[in-house]
Amino acid sequence: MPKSNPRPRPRAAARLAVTGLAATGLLVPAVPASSALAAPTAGRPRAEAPSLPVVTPQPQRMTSNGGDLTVPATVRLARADDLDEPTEQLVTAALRRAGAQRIETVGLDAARTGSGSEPLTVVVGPLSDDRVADALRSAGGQVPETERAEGYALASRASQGAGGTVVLAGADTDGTYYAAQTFRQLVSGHKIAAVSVNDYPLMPLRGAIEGFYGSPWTHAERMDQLAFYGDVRMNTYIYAPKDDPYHREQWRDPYPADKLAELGQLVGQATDHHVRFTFAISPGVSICYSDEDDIEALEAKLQSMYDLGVRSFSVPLDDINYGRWNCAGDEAKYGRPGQAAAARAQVDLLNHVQENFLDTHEGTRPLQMVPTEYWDVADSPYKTVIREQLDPRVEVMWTGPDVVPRSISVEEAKEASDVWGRKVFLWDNYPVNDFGESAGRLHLAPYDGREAGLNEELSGIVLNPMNQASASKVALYGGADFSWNDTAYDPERTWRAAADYLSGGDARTTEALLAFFDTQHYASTFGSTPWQPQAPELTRRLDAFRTTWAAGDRETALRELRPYAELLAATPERLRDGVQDEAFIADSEPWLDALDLWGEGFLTTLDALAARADGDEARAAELFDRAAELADEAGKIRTIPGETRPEGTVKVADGVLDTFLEEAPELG
Ligand code: 14T
Repeated sequence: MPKSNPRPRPRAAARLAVTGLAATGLLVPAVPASSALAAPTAGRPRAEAPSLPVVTPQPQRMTSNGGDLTVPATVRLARADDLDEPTEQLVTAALRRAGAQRIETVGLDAARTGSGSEPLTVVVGPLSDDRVADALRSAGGQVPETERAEGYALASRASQGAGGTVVLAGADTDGTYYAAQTFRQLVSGHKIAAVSVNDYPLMPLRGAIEGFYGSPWTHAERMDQLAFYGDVRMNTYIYAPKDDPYHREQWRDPYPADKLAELGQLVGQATDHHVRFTFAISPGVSICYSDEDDIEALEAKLQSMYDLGVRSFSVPLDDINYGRWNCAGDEAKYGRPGQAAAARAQVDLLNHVQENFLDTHEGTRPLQMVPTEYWDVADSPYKTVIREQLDPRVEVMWTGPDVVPRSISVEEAKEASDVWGRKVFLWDNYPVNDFGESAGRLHLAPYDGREAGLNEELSGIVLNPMNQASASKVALYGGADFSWNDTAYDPERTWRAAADYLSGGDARTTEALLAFFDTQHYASTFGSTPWQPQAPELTRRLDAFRTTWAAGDRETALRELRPYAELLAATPERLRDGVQDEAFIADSEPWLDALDLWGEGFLTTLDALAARADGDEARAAELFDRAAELADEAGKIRTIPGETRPEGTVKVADGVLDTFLEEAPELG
């Protein structure tokens, strides 16, 4: 990186503070303590509202509509003629899972016949169709006064005997698809929860940006992610892998045929799941803004993507040196290098792309961009030019008050919106793990620290995920929920729901997933202090143990801690057996291997303490030695070579479990 590039180094002072793993063990857990051994709540009715199922993202309004519906063997599906196939498939798959053996597909005229005694009728179509609106009303639903983009209404109500009516009514085709995604979550066993839902997103842009350094995702990972985004009502995937040469270093070069074919497949997959495939191209490393050939090369690249069906585009200008020109022509046109001159050149390029390319291509969305100053809100000559001269339609991205921020307030977002002259689009650097401090870590803490009300200042949020695509789903699940409905967001609730999603609803697997997430709860940022603490649940349990042990009640202390140690030790096997998403296991493999050893070391330590409590010091010493060997072995396991940037030994509840194993022999 050239010296003149002002790379942000927030909290550089923190680097001088206490370093080392033990420091993190001193942190007070921020996440409310909850029994990881208790039955998971996700998918089950919540205590405060016994009849409401957990739906993620959380709908704006959901009320109970009486007792559950029972799915009979034969179901009638009355659907609009032009209903898209993915939506229909979602509905039929959910019905089949619930036990429907025969699904009679009919037109919307059949929607009116609901008299209450026939088998289950499911009506799917646009809210604007009177037949759908009437069916919605007669099933106890509400036709919204204002139809909002991507919104929907849903009503489900049982009739006497088997069956009843379910109506899925979209404000647009995205809305109908989202109604089906909500419907999928109302099904449990042979039952469908009876509810009335009115729902719409609070932020128009919701999704992920593959924007990290290091090994880009594979084609299969991207295909899987796009399907997942549909499940969580995300509508945006931005293709911006720093280490795809055709995205950045060799941005002028056209994609080779095989890559182009894959990209075409991704566009199709995105469309099927109601996600906008957004193609990003980063020419800033070498572009000559004043050279027409360069502008043409850029447009040719955009055209090749348009031809594949891409309608959303981004030109990120982050992590470049704006203190120098790449050609003499730019100096001649824009003057001496400098912030304002760089901004003028960028504005010329971006306005040109908006006006000469996007405005002449049907169906395109407004251009997106990442400014070179993306992490702060202090006004500058660079920001002034962008604010005043960039086409107001262009979306400007911002990473929050730091590159990897621990929190983002509404006030900070308002400052960003003011300085950029428009609502900003948040590039949220969580759970990305491509920087030094995140070596050896999966970021599996909940998406947290973003203030309710951000929808007023942001046009949307995309999360920058980890090289480990499937493991990123834990955080993405939260980001999807927050960007849909930030005002109702509950990190802990969504975290549990994410575990339930990954376990396919299996309670024992969900429990093990939450225990695993706890061992990867450390949320790295620049500097040695994480923005979320490591292993808060384990910390709480070890603290309780220490207190009870110190009070002299050794037997109780051991009895209370043992089940959690057993859970941790059993977690790798439970996850390998129970998690449906094989890629999640593949991503987590080194951490699961290490947890196998740490878990055994933990149990062996408790055995040693039990021997000590029994007065058998010789046995205790032997077991402590064995535990130390296991910890040693665990500490040697490394990340998968080439998979992550940076590489290193994998961390498991570091600063918490290792500390306990080290301290235990000293416990008198
Ligand atoms: F453009 C951005 F909004 C952005 O975040 N750019 C990069 C991003 O690709 C990367 O994944 C992320 C996390 O490492 O941070 C940005 O890259 C940086 C920024 C720094 F300040 C890498 C190192 C830094 F010191």
